[in-house]
Amino acid sequence: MNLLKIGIICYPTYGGSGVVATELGKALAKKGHHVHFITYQEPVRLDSFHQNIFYHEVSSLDYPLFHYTPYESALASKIVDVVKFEKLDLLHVHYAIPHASSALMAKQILAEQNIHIPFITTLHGTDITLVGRDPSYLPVVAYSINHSDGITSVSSFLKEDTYRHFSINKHIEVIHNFIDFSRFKKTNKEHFKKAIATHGERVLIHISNFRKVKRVEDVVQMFKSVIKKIPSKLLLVGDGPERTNVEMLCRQLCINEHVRFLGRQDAIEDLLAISDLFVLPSETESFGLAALEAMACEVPVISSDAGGLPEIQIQGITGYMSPVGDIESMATNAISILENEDTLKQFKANAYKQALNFKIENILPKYENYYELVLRTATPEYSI
Ligand code: GMT
Repeated sequence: MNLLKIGIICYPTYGGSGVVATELGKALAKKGHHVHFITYQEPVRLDSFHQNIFYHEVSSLDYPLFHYTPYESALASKIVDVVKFEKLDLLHVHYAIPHASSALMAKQILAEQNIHIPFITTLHGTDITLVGRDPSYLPVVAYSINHSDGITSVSSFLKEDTYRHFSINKHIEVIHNFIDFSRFKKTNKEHFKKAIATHGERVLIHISNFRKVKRVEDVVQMFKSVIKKIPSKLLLVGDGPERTNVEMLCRQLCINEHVRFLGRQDAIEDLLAISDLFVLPSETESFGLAALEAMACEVPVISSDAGGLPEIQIQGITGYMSPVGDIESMATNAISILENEDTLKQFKANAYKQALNFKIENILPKYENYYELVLRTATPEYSI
């Protein structure tokens, strides 16, 4: 495998696509590739210096005429600059909107200067299942995907959903998300657990960006049923538009003394280390990286059966999946895991074993091989 100079374009935020993009970049840098992040802020997970990682901030001139700052144009211009002066071999954009169209624009600008740069678009989820299919974005999203030199998706579900809703005439390579076990592994935080569950209660946890698609209110409703049978605490981690509604619901259900809102947390592995069950009842979930991270920390998962979750969950082994909105069966399944110590231990062990299948050592070569394939196809003069 040649060492490459790769531009990674992503959202720098807590969301799953930004996390995947950053962790992928860090792993590529460890292998000797030069990785250039191009985004409007330093990525959240880019938490340490690495000699092979570079960061280029996209800044855009604001002007009173603009109702919206044209980030797409500023991003395309920055990509042109970085490709040209850092002599990048390849661009890898994560989340199609607006990254794929910015990369396409930059590619066309550079081609006129006889600089040919292929770009790969990785589809992550709501860029296809929710936002991307809105008429305000669909034509541009479909066009920029079709004019990508390579396309990957984080699950088979998302690949099929893309073909179902967009007229895509190209192959989509499925490369699942991954776990870096040097970061995600079970650690002993018993002292911390005692601070949260002072009487040895079970700990349930939900981590998300509290958007409607996550159905966080279903987490609270199922917890209300669980707590009737099993002394438990609920940790709600993250923040977003639905947080206030969820806080109000906890008060209405008179369970707020058993629920802790922890807001956005960087060290989620410490919270997972004290948890007994991860709950993710999403309306749609192209993969469910948060669920896989929980499993890597030996936490079984109660989830909906939406989207790509059946590609990581094994029913009755790593946890249970229920139809979206089926709060009763989620509660019943949670109780069946939590009520017996040996059962809980078995599910924890199963969850960890399944997570190992997604360790980054298994997934990184798939991206590297795909880079080679795209480079050979898009730039015939490229040689290994
Ligand atoms: O989970 C979120 O809502 C954030 C979203 C994103 O686009 O950053 O996550 C998506 O990408 C993650 C990483 O590939 C996937 O694990 C999530 O399942 C996916 N979210 C949805 O499909 C709702």
